[in-house]
Amino acid sequence: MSVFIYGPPQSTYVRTVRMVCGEKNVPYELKDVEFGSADHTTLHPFARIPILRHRDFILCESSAITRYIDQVFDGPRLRPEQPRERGLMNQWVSTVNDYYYDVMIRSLVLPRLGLAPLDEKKIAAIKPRLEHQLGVADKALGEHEFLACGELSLADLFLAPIVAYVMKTPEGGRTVPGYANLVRWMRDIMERDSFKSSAPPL
Ligand SMILES: N[C@@H](CCC(=O)N[C@@H](CS)C(=O)NCC(=O)O)C(=O)O
Repeated sequence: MSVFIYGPPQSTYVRTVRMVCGEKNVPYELKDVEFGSADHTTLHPFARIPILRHRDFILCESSAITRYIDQVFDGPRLRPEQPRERGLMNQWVSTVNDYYYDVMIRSLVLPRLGLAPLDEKKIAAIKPRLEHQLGVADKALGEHEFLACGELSLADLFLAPIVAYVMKTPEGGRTVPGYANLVRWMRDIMERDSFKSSAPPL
């Protein structure tokens, strides 16, 4: 085995990296790392996950990791070649990391899963932002089959694990079905082997 992914399978970022490997048929081993330990900070100076080890090469940050895997390994290309499509893909990865993750995972999913303090008022307050974000993704998915273009790209693999968690919350259960394009896209993604084989434990 030449590829190791460090981080717990519950993490959406870890799932994104696993899905990238899955889509490209890259065998990998998932490894645990004790948060904040010396081993962890040796691998990642800011003590985050995921971390990739490919032979003697260590790489942090999911954006860098996923692009590296796509470039180094054969298999379907996950970064479109056309500049506008590539631009949209990069835009999506950036917005998912900077906006979607914050609203959907930090503000909604983690409190609902009991992994962060639960404050119903705060959850109610993020509803407009949640709906706005779902609407933006739904609009893009009405224009092409996948987020950035007509082909699966890294953009989809960053957002899908997050939406999968949102759908398990009461708020997601109520709102997501109202976005038909998003529902169609999510249904298709959920059928993919890369999604099934990276399912986090309950
Ligand atoms: N910018 C990082 C973010 C990764 C990240 O925030 N990972 C979370 C888990 S999903 C983490 O390591 N959290 C630990 C912490 O915040 O201390 C990336 O894209 O890899």
